[in-house]
Amino acid sequence: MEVLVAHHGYCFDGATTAAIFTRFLRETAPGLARAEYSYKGLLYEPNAPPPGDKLRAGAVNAVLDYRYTTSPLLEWYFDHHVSAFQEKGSEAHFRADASGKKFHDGAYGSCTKLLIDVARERFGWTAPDLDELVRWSDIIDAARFPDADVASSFDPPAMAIAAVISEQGDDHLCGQIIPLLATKPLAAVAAHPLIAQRLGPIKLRHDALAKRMGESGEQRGDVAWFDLSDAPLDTVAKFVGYKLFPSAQYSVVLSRNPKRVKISVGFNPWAKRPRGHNVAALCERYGGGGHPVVGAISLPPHEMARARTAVDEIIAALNA
Ligand SMILES: [Mn+2]
Repeated sequence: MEVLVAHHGYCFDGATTAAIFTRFLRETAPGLARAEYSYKGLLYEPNAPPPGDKLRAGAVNAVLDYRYTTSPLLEWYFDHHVSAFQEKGSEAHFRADASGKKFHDGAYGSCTKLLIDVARERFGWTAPDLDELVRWSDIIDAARFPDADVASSFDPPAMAIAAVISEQGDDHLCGQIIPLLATKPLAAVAAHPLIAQRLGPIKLRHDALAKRMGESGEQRGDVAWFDLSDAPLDTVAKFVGYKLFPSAQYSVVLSRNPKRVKISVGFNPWAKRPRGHNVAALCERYGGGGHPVVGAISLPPHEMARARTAVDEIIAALNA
């Protein structure tokens, strides 16, 4: 029997949810202890096909930390994205499900925490050796860092692993990292050559990006705004903007790579005033999505003009 684990790619929460789900299924599902588990990353890309298209007949299929699908092939589902129900009729389909294997809760900061809570409460399954993994995934996915410096550090093992997954993750690499996350302490995973050998160049690119953001950034009202569209962006630095503009309530970053133009929108986790806007709802207006505090819009690479219009409108909306 094969188990196909389709997870949000390529981010720490998607990978850790896949790792814990693997343990959960191996240790609770009859006949799946020795099954072959394969991993497929699902991206929030422009015109991304419904995840049901990626599922395989004859396998046990799971979709984790990603949009719901009405596909009859879907057996297990866990997600916490408030934008999970984009496929037509999908929310009603989910509500009507009686399998007891499909779970969504938009109040969760990470899918990892949703999974571990559901596994304990509904299935009586626990894995205390994974506590550290759960704790870090919840910190990283919900941006619950004490400050922008910690948020930009690669020193904690989880942060090093998260950086490698988000910057160089693909199905081949995640297919090797996920089984490690499922069975080894974070420090051991971070010390593994898969992570350690990739981290040096990532740090260098991160420092270069921080410099570029310092040069191009400006604050418009409550919004720190970074136009990084002049050259392709090959790395991400989600929190550097708030290091540069600590008084900003929100940040907006325009970037591009050969595959897409991206607008990233976020609420400053260390803002002194409460959040007045739902970032996911704002991104949905332009076909994007995410969470109340962080979201993104991806457009085809030739739509830079439309992206710039959207950026102006989003900054105006966040200042309203
Ligand atoms: Mn997540």
